[in-house]
Amino acid sequence: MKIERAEVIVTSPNRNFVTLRLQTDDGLVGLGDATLNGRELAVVAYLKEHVVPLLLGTDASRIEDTWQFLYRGAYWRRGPVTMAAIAAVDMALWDIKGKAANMPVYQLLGGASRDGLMAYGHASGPDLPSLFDSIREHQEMGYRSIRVQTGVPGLRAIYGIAAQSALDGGEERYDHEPARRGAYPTQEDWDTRAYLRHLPTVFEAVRNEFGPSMPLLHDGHHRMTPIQAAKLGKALEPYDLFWLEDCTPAENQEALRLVRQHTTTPLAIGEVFNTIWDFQTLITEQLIDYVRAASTHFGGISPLKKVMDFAAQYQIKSGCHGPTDISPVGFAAQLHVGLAIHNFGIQEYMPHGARTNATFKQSMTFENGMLHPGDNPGLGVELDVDEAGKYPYEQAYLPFNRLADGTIHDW
Ligand code: KDG
Ligand code: MG
Repeated sequence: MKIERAEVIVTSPNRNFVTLRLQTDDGLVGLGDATLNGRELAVVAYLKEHVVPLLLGTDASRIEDTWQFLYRGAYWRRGPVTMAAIAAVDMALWDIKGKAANMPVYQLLGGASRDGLMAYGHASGPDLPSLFDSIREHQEMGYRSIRVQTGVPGLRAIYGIAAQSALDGGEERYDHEPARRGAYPTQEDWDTRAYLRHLPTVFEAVRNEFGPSMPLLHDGHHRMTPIQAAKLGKALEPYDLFWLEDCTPAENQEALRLVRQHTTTPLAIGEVFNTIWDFQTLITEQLIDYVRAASTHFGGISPLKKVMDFAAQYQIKSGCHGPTDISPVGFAAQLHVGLAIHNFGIQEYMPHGARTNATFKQSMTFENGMLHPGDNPGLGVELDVDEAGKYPYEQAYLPFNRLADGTIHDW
């Protein structure tokens, strides 16, 4: 079973996606997601120039060996571009192995540990009435767990609030599809003290309106210092959050020690992490409760399974990153892992747009708030190459933040 063809396909049905398509000499096709939001073409070049030539003619059944060859053999380790490229190869090889075995990938990972995966959706609004409407809309879609993001009085536009870009005259929703296109990123506002004053009042209102039982989540988008994050975690304790995500910039693992000393609000981190080493202190010192790694940015299915097995020894669960900039292929990859591992926690799920779903045919289902990857052999995603060809790449960037005095701030 040798790799005979390897193509890198860039398509932008509703937003940009980079897909590696491998074909074996016995006709099996495997897909891998290499999408790195806002830096997509760097991964395309990495794959085309430095990975595809090394793959042709190699044995498609050797997933672990190929992963180690690409990781160790390059000498230059880690980083989002490298790890997204390796992820795509790893996923495509698991897809091929599943098709060769005539089994869905989760069966190859040990079989199902549960019937389905609890998903959370993104509710947001610039004010309470629109936030409540958004929560109700998500409940009608079937979600039972909801991420709550809100506008902050005095701030014009902040990341994570869908309706705010519409109020601004934009027609897009922040990280829904279609993506914001353009040659320069949009500038947004930030003020941490105003946010810290406002957010607990929002969670109090949401609990009063929707009751105590619904799992509620919140994403801090790396915006706080450790002491600010500790203060927020403490202030949110009465509202029983499922998790507070990315409360501080994720590079500084030691920062979480201080946060942890002050609050029992569960913590989730790691959507921008690329390797198990980025979690080492966080896991061994039990400084977090949920691992946010995404198969696409973490080197694929193989390392995602390893970090989750490591985390399991410390009662830490999964909460894989699942925004729309993870393609249906990358999303399926982490559903297979989530179904198989014992320490699944929750799965973020933002539905893709109609054109994306027409380009990537998926066996995945979402019913009554639960996801399932389906039982098709492999990952369960087929790429319609003709459809993909209709949507060429369009430059698109994530927004960025400035404080009132013009200083760039984390978001
Ligand atoms: O590409 C980055 C976005 O997907 C990210 O900002 C979304 O924070 C995010 C989340 O939790 O989904
Ligand atoms: Mg996040």
